[in-house]
Amino acid sequence: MDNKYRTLGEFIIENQASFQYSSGELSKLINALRLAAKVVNHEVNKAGLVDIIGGAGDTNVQGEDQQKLDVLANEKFIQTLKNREIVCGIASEEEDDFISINSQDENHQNKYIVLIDPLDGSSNIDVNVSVGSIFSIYRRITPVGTPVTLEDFLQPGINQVAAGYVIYGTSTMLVYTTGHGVNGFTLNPAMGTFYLSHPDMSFPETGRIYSMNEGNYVHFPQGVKDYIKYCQMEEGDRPYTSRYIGSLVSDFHRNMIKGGIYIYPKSSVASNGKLRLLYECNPMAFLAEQANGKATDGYRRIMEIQPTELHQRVPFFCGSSKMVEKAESFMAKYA
Ligand code: P6P
Repeated sequence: MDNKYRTLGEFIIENQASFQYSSGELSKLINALRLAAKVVNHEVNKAGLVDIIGGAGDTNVQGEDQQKLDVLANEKFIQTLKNREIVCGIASEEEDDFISINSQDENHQNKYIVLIDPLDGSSNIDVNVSVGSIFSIYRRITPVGTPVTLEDFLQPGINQVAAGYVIYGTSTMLVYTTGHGVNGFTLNPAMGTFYLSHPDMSFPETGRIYSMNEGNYVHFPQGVKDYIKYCQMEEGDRPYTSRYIGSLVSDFHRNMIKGGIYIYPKSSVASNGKLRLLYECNPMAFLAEQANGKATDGYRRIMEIQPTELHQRVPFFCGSSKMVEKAESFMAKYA
């Protein structure tokens, strides 16, 4: 990577002043996530060589087989965030309950909490398909210096101060926002440095890629079935393209660059869909909106949904604004 590109470290410092709560803590937090991303990237890249893939024997709170790499990624993110002593709480897809940090130290002034999906799409690991890590950052709402409570984690997505993902693909990228647009950084593995390779990322207003698991077609709401038929029977022009990797981060990232929509709807077998509101849909929705895209549950803006449970699921329609609006128009017929 040509060093004419700014590094992530330089970018964080240059943009620290623009962040309204700029106290350096958020910069330290993003730096901690940068380190965790490099550590997990190293493990993901060698997974095929070391007997670390395949079930870890446990299942997570979602009832899904925990892949060893899920467990390891979870440990690395939590360990890195704890060691930096900059957060007061962590919630993770891989943890049944939230983790309170430094609550015994009445002097600590840490005000951020982080919610993570440490390795999303992990079923792709043992078939060497790209996976990702997702993070969402809030300021706590309970008094600083006291143990965090569930209330700190059940905040609507509009309260997020930052969100992002790491995509472990043909190259490893960290893509994040602090509410001032979306920027993508590519890792130069030889240097262990992230470089600003995709400044000001933005969803094209429309596109021709739709991403969903059409294997569930018979279980979909009629509005989604109608939208799929609309995509396949586009009058005049060539039909849309169906692209579904089975990794939210990967499908989202491709759609943000090329234009497209990702849909994981509710169905007769999953009454609220599959994706989790707090550490999948809200961070991806923040990124989508910051990249001029849109994210709803088919009817409501994702980031305005008031969470009620740590691991709650919501239907997810996310991507190019005109495509999401088109899908919503079909959903509205059956509201
Ligand atoms: P299905 C991965 O488990 C995930 O949460 C997303 O990354 C992905 O888009 C979706 O679930 C895949 O789910 O039911 O299509 O296999």
